[in-house]
Amino acid sequence: MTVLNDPAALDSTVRKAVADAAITDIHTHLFPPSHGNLLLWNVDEMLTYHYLVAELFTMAPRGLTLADFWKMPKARQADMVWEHVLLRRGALSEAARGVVTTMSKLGLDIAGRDLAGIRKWFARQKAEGYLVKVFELAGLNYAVMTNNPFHPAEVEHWKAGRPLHELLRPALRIDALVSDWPAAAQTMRAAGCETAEKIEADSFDEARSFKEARRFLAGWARKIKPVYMAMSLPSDFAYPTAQPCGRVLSNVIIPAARELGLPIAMMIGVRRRANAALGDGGDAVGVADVSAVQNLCAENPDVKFLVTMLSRVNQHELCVCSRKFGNLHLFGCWWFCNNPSIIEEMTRMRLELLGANFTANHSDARVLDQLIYKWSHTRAVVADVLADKYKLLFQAGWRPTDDEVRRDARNILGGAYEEFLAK
Ligand code: FIX
Ligand code: ZN
Repeated sequence: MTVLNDPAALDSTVRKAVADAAITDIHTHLFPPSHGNLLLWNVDEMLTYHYLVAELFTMAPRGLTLADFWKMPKARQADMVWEHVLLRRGALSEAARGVVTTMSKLGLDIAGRDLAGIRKWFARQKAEGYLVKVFELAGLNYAVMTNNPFHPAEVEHWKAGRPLHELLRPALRIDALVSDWPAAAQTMRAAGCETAEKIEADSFDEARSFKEARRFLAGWARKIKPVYMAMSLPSDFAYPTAQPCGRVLSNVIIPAARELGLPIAMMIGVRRRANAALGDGGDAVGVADVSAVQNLCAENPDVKFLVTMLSRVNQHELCVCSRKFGNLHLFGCWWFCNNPSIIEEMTRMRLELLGANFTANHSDARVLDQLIYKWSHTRAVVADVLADKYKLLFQAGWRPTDDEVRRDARNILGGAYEEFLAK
């Protein structure tokens, strides 16, 4: 342990601590290689990330329709993004820069714009070895997946008992229960649960259906051993509410969380299908009501909530809410907030209001390779913000040690999340 007595040593220690910290990525859409083509990776998957497809259609050549685009083979779709978003418009967006960062860090000739050569290199890689390489380059100790028991292709792999991977931990994704009860009830019936398609408040059918839904969740929790249950919620999400979503939360999800000892992760503020033809890229953002989070935390002090919100407008109120509840942990700069300018603002504000007791970011990677750029870009911003905060602290008269600096860097990159889960 060394006391950091001069500002230059403090600055370099902070930057090194952030660069070296092992990151826990607490929300991704990755899968183990054993789950076959559910695990997306390579340059064409990077180029056709839904963030980039949405950008392409703000600048697509006249006459190109989404219907035509979706009919193209993946490599042709990737060519379109390469040509229009990167070559003709300068690769200036965060997602486009991400492709450049990733290829550079893999040692590929992105400066020479050699897409054909890059594709040849990827064709020689094997998923298993590539996954380990990407985690090493990104500096992660592990990442949390999104495992959806309402998605038949995913269920197949779990039923077959395919092996997981030590770098990936499961999370049970349960959106269907709150966003589309009739479809969820059908899936649960097919799995042997007595869940009615229509649930009337306080009816016999509802009580039985909810009990059966809890049994369904318990079965999946036993099977996959998730670290939490997760759902995304729309910008008009309210709690409490007499709507089916509120009844399912109160009678299925919260009691199941309690019984199973699982935290509930909530990602709030999406406006689904603003332009449905864009697929995953067609969702937008809306300002949500933080009092729904406040009510859930206040009513259920014995349940843990991990929360992120999509609108920049909600971030300050959410930070204040987090100060009030020990059962609330804030995480990530979700989706449209995962840009350097907003990560910087959010990380500063969170440090100022919460100390190091939050999780600065999650990658939300859908394509394995994205871990490389998302974490490289986040580390750069977090290092600047933390160095600045330590500088101010030094000026105020505090003399931190190198161990304390490393502790704090790790805390906002996964340590605080692990402590929250363990407490
Ligand atoms: O609901 C979610 O988990 C979202 O993160 C995704 O569905 C979204 O499409 C995404 O990829 C955001 O980064
Ligand atoms: Zn996600």
